[in-house]
Amino acid sequence: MSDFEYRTNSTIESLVARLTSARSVMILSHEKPDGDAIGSCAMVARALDALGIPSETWLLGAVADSLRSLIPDLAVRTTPGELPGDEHDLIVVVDTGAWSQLAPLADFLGERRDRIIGIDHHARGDDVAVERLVDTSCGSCTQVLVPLIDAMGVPLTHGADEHQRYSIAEAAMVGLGTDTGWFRYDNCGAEGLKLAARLVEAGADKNRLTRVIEENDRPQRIMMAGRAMTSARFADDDRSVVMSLSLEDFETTGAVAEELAGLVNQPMSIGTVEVSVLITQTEVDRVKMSFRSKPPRVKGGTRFIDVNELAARFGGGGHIHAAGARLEASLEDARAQVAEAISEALQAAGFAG
Ligand SMILES: [Mn+2]
Repeated sequence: MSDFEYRTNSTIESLVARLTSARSVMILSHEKPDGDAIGSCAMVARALDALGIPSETWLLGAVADSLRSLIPDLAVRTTPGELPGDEHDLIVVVDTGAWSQLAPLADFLGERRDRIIGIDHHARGDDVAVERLVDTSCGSCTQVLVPLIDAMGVPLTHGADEHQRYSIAEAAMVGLGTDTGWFRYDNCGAEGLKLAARLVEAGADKNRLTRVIEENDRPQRIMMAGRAMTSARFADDDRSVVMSLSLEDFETTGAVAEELAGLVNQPMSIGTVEVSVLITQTEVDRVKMSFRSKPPRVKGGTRFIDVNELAARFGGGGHIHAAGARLEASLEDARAQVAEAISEALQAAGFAG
C-alpha cells in the first residue's frame, strides 16, 4: 500500500446515503477515547436515533468517568472482553483512521472493511475505512461531522430533553472545546469559532460542559499539584522547571496516576519558562517523565525546545511540544539527568548559557 494516501475519497452525499440506508450501525473511535472521540460517537448515535436507526457505540479501553457521564443513554459496549456480533451492516469509525488505535477490534474490522466509513481530522491514518471524509483543517472530528449531520437533515438541537440529556450541539462542543484547548490552540481558526457560535445558538451550554469536563477532579489532584509545585526547581535563568512526585506522595494523598493529566503544564504560565518536566516515580527505581515546551516567541522563530528530541535521549518520544519517556533510575538521579539534558538542549537551541 505504498501509494495509499490518507485523505477524503468520498462525498458527503455518498456517506449520508450509507448512513441513512443502514439497518444497524456500529460506532467506534480510538482507544482511550477523549472528549472529541466521545463527542463524535455521540453525534453520530444521536443523528441516527433521530432517523430511527439503531446503533451501538463501542468504547475501546479506559474512559474517564467525566466523559462517560456525557453519554448515559447511549448503548455502549466496551472492550476488552467482548466482540461485536455481525448484526451491523455499517461501521462508522470517528476521530482516527489508524489500525494501531483500533487494536482490540482490528481483526474484526479487517474482515469487514467494505462496510466501514471513516470520519476524521488527523493528517495520518490507514486504510481502515473504504470510504473516508478527512478534513485536517478542522480542529476536531466533531467539526468534520457537522456538515454531515446537516446533510442528514437532523437539527443540532436534537437529543436535548427534560432529563438533561446532551444534544448533538453539545456533543459537538465537547469535541471542539477539548481538542482546541477551549479555542486557544492554533487548530481553531475562524471556522471553529463560527461553529462554536452556532453550537451555542443551538443550545450548547458551555458552562454545563466545562463543569463536567474541566471541573470534575478529586481533591487528591490539588494535593498532588501542591506537592509537585513545592518540588519545582527553576534553572537555566528560569527557562526550565523540573518537578517530581514520589511514591510517598501517592501514598500520602491517595492519588492515582490517571488524575495527574496536565499537571506538567502548570508552570507554562510562567513567562520565562520554555520547558517543563514532571517526573513521576512509578517504582522504587523507575520513573515516568512528561515534557512540555512552548512554541517560539516570534512567529516562525527557531528558538524553542523540541521535547520530542529531549525525550528521545531517554528512549521516549512524542511531539515537538509534548513528549514522554520512562527511565530506570531513582527520582534524584532522574532529576539530575533531566536537568543536565535540558541545559544542553537550551544551549543547542540558542538560548544564552
Ligand atoms: Mn480529535
